[in-house]
Amino acid sequence: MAFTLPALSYAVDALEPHIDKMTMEIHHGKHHAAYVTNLNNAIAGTDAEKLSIDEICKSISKYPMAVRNNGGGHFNHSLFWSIMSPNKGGLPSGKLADAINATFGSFDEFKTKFAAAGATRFGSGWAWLIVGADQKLAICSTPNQDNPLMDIAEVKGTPILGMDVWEHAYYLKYQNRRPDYMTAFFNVINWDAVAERYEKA
Ligand code: MN3
Repeated sequence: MAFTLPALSYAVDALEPHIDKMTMEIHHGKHHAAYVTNLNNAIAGTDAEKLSIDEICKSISKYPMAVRNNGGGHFNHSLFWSIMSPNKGGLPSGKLADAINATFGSFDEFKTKFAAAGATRFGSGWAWLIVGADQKLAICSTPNQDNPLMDIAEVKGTPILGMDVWEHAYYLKYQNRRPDYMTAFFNVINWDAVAERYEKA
């Protein structure tokens, strides 16, 4: 079965002023759509057509670069849209909040470390909050469209929060000011969705 572009659960202008409408239109409707098309083309006629995107990521070392780049692109962006929401931001609550405090000391400490992971990722990539094999939270980053599910990742785990730091995620509104975009991203994080992923991980 071919992969499809997931619909956004909010309007393209719903994340304004933090993430602008044109960026959302191009990012979702062009960039993510292209990853889906290219992934489908790359796996056409192979056994990977029967697998989920998670399964493909977990054994990504078996696949050509086109699957790694576009499969990662599809997984990463699908997660990204789902952990943002208008009128969200604020703070996590419940078990996730407890785990963040226990692991990083405080929410502010977490925020600082997560932003540092995004700021220090040279070129294009992602910052992640993951649940590791030890069931503990960790922050990491990956280059390009790699992600922590992939068997080639330096730090492996189940991603529950991902921040796209490719220039296409922020350049129209923030130009070279990646830190401003990262601050704005925190205003639209849907912590309920992150907590749901945490519980499942
Ligand atoms: Mn992107």
